[in-house]
Amino acid sequence: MSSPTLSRRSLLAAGGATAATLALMNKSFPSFAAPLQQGDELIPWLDQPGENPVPEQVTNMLDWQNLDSWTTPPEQFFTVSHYGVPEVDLSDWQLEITGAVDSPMTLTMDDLLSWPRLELDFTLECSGNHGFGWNWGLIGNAAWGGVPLAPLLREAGVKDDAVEVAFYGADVGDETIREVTFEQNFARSMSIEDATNPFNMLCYEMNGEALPTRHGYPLRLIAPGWYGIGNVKWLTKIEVRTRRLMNRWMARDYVTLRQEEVDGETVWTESSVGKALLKSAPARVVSSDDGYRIEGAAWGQPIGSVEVKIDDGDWMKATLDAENVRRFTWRFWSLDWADAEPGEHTITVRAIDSEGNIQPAADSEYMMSKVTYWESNGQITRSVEIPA
Ligand SMILES: Nc1nc2c(c(=O)[nH]1)N[C@H]1C(S)=C(S)[C@@H](COP(=O)(O)O)O[C@H]1N2
Ligand SMILES: [Mo]
Repeated sequence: MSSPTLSRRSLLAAGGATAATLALMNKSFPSFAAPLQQGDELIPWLDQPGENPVPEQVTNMLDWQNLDSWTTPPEQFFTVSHYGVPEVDLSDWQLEITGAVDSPMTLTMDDLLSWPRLELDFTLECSGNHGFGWNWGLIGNAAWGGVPLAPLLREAGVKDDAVEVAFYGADVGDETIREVTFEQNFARSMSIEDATNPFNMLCYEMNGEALPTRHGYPLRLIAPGWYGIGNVKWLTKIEVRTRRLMNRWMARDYVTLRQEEVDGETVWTESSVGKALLKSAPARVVSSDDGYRIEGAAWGQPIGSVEVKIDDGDWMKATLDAENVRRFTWRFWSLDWADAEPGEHTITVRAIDSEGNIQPAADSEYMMSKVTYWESNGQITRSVEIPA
């Protein structure tokens, strides 16, 4: 479903459009960073993702093997919608900012458009994305446009006894606690400090167009640096709270369960899925006139370098794409594999962040201590067969 485009005139009339934002608006989308060059041929992975078992909740996954644009094409930008996709009518939609604030606010889209505009590139990834079974492609990169959240919260006036900010979507589902079943809107919360991060955005545009319905039309939270779950779609209410929200999405689902050794004792810890972790993936192997090449992406934290290991060989430094470098996006990389020998090979990748932290091995103690599959940022290995 496409949604009506916000008129350019209403954006301009809003008065928030400076020369700089106009320049951003005029930017053309999408930008193609690493298309297959003429003569390149894809060598398909031997290990292919399984079939999506929840097509009513998860759609449009990224096709890694054909990854050729830094900005994800709309039809390959994944969606996760746990309570279905609500159709919101802009004429009776508004956003409430309520709870522990001095001046509660009710805002229409026109009101929001009168606030200064922010645009940023952010690679959104579901914390369930990894490479187990079927869920490989729950990641996408887009340019998001909207209103910074912090000034709105400042205008509403967060009270001193507030501890967090909760974001509610228009989508509802049934939840059950101790045999009581009740209707609940999708919601997630974050601390006041996290919520007032200057990059958080009430987002109404994706790649220069109105947010598509399935991505949260007319308004969603974009929280750069957070896993997908924190980026609440179809926003209707922002509630400043004095007590912590403990709903399914904060406290019962999207919970990372770990078994840790603390002072010689085994301790189980459960924590709510949070900020994005350092990660990378091989996208594909191609052959060209000059031999084979491995291409992929790294994301989650500022990327310092990327290394690739073939079979049990040494780590080799990949070349980072110099063109598309942003704080909150994936970074493309490639490695020439000149001496590829015919036969089966495994390819493992690891990202190293700008502070020297290394993405953990899939079989490291740290990854093995994790029981649930959320926030799995272990190194990914895939296999190919180089033809004779
Ligand atoms: N209102 C609402 N927001 C939501 C969700 C949802 O089910 N309802 N799913 C979350 C999850 S788990 C993810 S991974 C991202 C996915 O965003 P996308 O569908 O725009 O790719 O949205 C998040 N925001
Ligand atoms: Mo997710």
